[in-house]
Amino acid sequence: MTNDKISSILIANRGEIALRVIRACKELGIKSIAVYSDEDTRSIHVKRADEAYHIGKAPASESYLNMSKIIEIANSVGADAIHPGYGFLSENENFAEMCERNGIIFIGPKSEAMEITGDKMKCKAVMKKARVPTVPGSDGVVDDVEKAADIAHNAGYPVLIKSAFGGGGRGIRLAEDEKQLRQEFEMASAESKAAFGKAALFVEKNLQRIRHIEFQLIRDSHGNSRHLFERECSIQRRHQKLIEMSPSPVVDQRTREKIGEIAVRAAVAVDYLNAGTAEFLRDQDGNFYFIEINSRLQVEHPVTELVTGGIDLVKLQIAIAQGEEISFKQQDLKMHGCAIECRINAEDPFYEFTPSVGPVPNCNIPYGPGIRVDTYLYPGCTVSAYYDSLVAKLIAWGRDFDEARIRTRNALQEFTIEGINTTIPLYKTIMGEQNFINGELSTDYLERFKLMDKMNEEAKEQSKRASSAAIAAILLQSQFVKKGKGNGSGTIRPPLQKSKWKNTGREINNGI
Ligand code: MV4
Repeated sequence: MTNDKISSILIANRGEIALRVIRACKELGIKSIAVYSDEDTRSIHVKRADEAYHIGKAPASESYLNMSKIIEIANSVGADAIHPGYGFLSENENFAEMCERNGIIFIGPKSEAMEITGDKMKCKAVMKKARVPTVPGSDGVVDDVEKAADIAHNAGYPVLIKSAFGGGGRGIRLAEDEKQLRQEFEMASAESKAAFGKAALFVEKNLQRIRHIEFQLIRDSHGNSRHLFERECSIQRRHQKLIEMSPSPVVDQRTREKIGEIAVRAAVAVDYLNAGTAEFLRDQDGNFYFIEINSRLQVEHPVTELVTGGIDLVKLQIAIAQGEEISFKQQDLKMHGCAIECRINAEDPFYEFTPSVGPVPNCNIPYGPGIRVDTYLYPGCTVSAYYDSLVAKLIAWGRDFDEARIRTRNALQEFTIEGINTTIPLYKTIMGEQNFINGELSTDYLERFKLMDKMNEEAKEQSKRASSAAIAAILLQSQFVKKGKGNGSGTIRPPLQKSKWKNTGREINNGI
C-alpha cells in the first residue's frame, strides 16, 4: 500500500485553484509541479510550486488545454498524478483516459463515468433507471415533431426544446403552446443539423422561478459514498454563478437527508469516483429534479469546506485517488453554521460585465474572523485577458446566515483591487438587499429584483456623499487654517484622501 502513495502531483491549471491544490500538496508532503504559459511567467502558482514547467503560448489551446504536452511533462518529471482543477481539461474524458493509459493517476472520476456525465441524455436515462427524479419530458432524443407535441401535451406547457449538443444555456428554446412547439422544433432541428450534422433534441417541462441547488458528493474506490450537504447557487448571470451559499434557505434537515440520499444514488448509478456535484433544479412547489453531475472539483467547494467544519476537499480527493477509504460516516457529518461565497470577477458590472484586464498596482485582501479569500492576486500582478475572469473568491463563515452576510458585507468594504473593475460593487448591493436577506432567491434574482438598478443607485448616492464630504473637509480646513485654530480636537485633518477615488460611480471599486 505504501508504494501506491502519491508523492508528486502535476497541477494542470492556473490561478487561485492551482494555489489551492499546491496548499493541499504542501500539507500532505507531496511535491507540487506547476505548468505555465507565456502569459503566466510571473504568476504566483509558478513561484509557490516546488517545480514549474513552461508548456506553451498564452492561448489555452496552446498551453493549459494541450493534452499531449502536459502528459509529456508529467511523464518526463515522473509525476504520480495530475490534478486538473476546474475548467480546462477537468471534464475531458479523453484526457482522463490518456492519464490512465500512461500510468498517471487522474485525480477525478474514471473516464467511463465522465463519458456518461458529459452526455446529458445518456446521464438522464441512467438516472431515470436509478429512480433519481428528472424533469418531466421525453425519455430520450425525439426525432419527430408529432412525438414532440405528444410529449409536450403530457408534460404540460410551457416546455423547453433542448439540444443534446447545447451547454450552459445554449440551444434551449421555449414553447408556450403547440403552435410554437411545432415552429421551434423545426427551427431547432434545422439549426442542429447544420451545426452538428444531426439533430438530437429533447423536450422538457419548463420549470419556472427555479432555484439551482447542488449537492457535494464524494465516493471512494471501495464503494463508500457520502454527500456533503447542499449549496444554493441561484444567484447567477447568463449561466455564470456569482454567489453560492450553504445551507440553502429552503433546505431543512429532512429535505437535506432526502435529496442527499438521492444524490448519492446518482453517484452510485454512474460508478462515480472522487469529488463531484449533483445539480438539481427546485421548483416553487419544493420539488427537486436532477439535471446533471459535474465531474470536477467546483469553484465553490470552499463553501462546503466551511460548513462541514473543515473537511479539506482537495486533501480528500488526493486520499481517494491513492486508494484510501473515506474515514467518516454520513451520520458523522453535521451542518456547521453558514458560508457565503462571492466570485470576484475582473468585469465591469456598471458596463455589461465587460472584461477588465491589465496591471493591478495594488490590492487589499480582507481578513479577520470567519473570512477566507482564495486568490492569485498580489500587489503588482497582472490580470490576463486570455483566461477566466475570476480573480478572487471571498468566502465568509458565520454561525448563522446573518453573521456570514454581515462578515461578507464588511469584507467587501475592505476589499480593494486597483487598476481593474470588478464585481465587488454588485455584491455590496446584494448583501444589503431585502430579498437576499429574506432568502428569496431564484435563477432570475438579478432581473426580478432589479439589482443592477439598485447597484447604480447606490453608486450615485455614494459618490454624492463622498464629494460633499470632500468639499466639507476642504471648507473646514481652509476656515480653520485661516483663523489659525484647530478643528476642536486639537488637530487639523487633511481633506479625505479617499474622495478623489470616489467621485464617479464607475471608479468606485478602484484604488479606494
Ligand atoms: C431548465 C430550466 C427550466 N426548466 N430546464 C440552463 C442551463 C442548463 N444547465 C439547465 N438550464 C435550465 N434548464 C427546465 N426543464 C431552467 C434552466 C436555467 C437555469 C438552470 C440552472 C441555473 C441557472 C439557470 C438559468 C436559466 C435557466
